[in-house]
Order: sequence, then structure tokens, then C-alpha cells
Amino acid sequence: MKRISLTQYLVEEQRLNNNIPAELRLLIEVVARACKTISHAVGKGALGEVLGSAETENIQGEVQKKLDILSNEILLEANEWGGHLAAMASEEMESIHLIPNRYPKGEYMLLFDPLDGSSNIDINVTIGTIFSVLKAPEGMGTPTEQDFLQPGSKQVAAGYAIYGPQTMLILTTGQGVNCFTLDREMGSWVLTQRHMQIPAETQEYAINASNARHWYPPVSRYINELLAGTEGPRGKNFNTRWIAAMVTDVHRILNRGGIFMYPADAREPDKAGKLRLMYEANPMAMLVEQAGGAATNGKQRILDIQPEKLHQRVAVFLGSKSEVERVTSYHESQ
Ligand code: AFP
Repeated sequence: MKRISLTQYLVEEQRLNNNIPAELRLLIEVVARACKTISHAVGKGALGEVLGSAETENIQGEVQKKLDILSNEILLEANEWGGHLAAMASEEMESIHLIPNRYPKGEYMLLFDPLDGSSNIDINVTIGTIFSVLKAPEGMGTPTEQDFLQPGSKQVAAGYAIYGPQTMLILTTGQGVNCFTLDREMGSWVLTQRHMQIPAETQEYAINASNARHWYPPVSRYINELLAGTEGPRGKNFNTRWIAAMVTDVHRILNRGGIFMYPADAREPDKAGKLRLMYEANPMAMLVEQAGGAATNGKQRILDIQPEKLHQRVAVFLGSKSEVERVTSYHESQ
């Protein structure tokens, strides 16, 4: 495949296919540049004095790592001045972040989990940045949290950066999923995979099995069938992977299929699940569907969920369509 840069890809999408407006192109380039900066900081580790806890808690009640806060600041500072955004929202900030009055405002709203998989930071295991782009509602005045509460089907772009052996950017603007690898010598993102497609069938599943005794029956039924292997109703053996960083499990699924599950369970019956709808489940659901997969909360398509709160949580079943449809059907018949 001819190697082209992210910039050339975006210019062609804008000019030739009229798929993305200039402001959205600028937004994506700014986010991609910020992810380069985050990759650099992550890669320094202890040498950059960025490991360990920041001794602060976020809105989720989770202890923040220094890199969580640094990554959040990098994204805020990179996106504030460009004139492409009306506001931002982050897993690491309780309320939305308005664009300072000294800067022009734009028509897009950016949401992100600046560093997903924080528990992997101090053990040098792959982590990532997840982002979601919405359009500001027509006639919006000063942005409020309410303006962000749009179903995932309204996203105009979504993606993640993954900081592993390679640093990669996986992006969709609604015309399929493309993957860019960071050329560290040149400092540019290079298109390395076009139109990623998730195999419909799989033999790999991802779930945190330590929660098995808390699962509700539909999940227990589905997992027990996988565990029964060739002797069971599925008639084949399955393998499991759990990286504890959603971006990494999703990246594996985009490349070779599989199903990722973080269900609600009996540990906290009033909690819909662990993952956040607006800046984890929605962007990943858009990517997975654009790659031919499916994403539900066990009952409905994640992208159809009408959000009620900025930081609301949701159960997640995503990946190879046949598997997501099967485990979702078990919820319907319960
Ligand atoms: P952290 O950012 O706190 O490590 O959580 C990561 C995450 O939100 C998601 O990326 C993982 O898939 C999931 O949580 C792992 O959760 P468990 O630690 O309960 O397995």
C-alpha cells in the first residue's frame, strides 16, 4: 500500500471525497499531535518523573496517576486555541471545559479519556487515549453539560491512540476505520491499515473472569458455553485475553476478531457497569460498527443510548457481530 501521511489522508478525504469539513480535519490533526506528545511522555516513564500516583482523585473516585493528569493537560492545551471547538469533556474532569474567551470558538465538542488503562502505566503495559467528536447543537449559547448528552450515533468522528511497541492512531469519520503508525524519526502519522474489518466469527473472548461469581445469568450462560469448548453447545474451543486496558483489547479485536465484555454485575446492582458511555463506550462502539462489528449494552445498541449524565457508566459487549448478537439474545430471553 502506498504510504501516505495522516495529513494527506485527511486532505484527500476533505477535498476528493468531501467527507470531512476543514474544521474537523484541523481538530483531528490537533488531537493526533497531542497524542504524539502523550506518547512521548508515556515512553519516558521513570526518566520523565511521570510514573506513580498524583495523590488526587477524579470524579470517578479513582486515584489519578501523574500521567492521567499530564495527558489531560496536553489535550486541553493542544485544543484550546485552534478555534475548532466549543467545549471539551474528559474522564479526568468533573465538569465540561469551556474554551477561554481569548480564543475563537468552533462548532465541535471533543470528549476524551486521556489515558485509558491507567493501572497498566507503572508496569509498562500498553495504554491509550480514547476520543469522541460531537457537533455543537444548532444555536447553542454557552455550552453546558446538556449539550454533550447526545447519543453515540451523533458522533462525527471517533478514535484512539495506542501506546504500545508501536504508537498507532485508529480513526473513523464515518467512512470505515483506518490505522496510522507513528514514524518517530519523522514525527508523522503514516497510513498503515485501510478499512479495518472485524472477522464475524472468532474463538477469542475478553472478560475479567475474577468477577464470575457476580455475573448475571445471561453472561454466566454465555461464558460457560465458551468454557465447555468442543464438548459444549458451541462445538469449538475458545481462548481468552484480558489486558485491562480497553484500547488494547479493542485493538486486538479490530485486528483479529473477538468479543470484549464488561457487563454490569451484582457487586453494585445500581451501577450499569464500569466503563463510561460518553468517552469510552461510544467512540469504541462507532469504531467497532464501522469495522463491521457490533456493540450493545446487553439490551440495546450502545450508539442508540440517550445519555443522561456526562460520566454515566454502561455495560459493554462489543466485537465480532455473531458473538455480540448471541450474548445480547441471552439477555433478551432471560
Ligand atoms: P483503569 O484506567 O482504571 O486502569 O481502568 C481501565 C478500564 O477502564 C478499561 O480500560 C479496562 O478494560 C477496564 O477498566 C479494566 O477493569 P478491571 O481492572 O476491573 O479488569
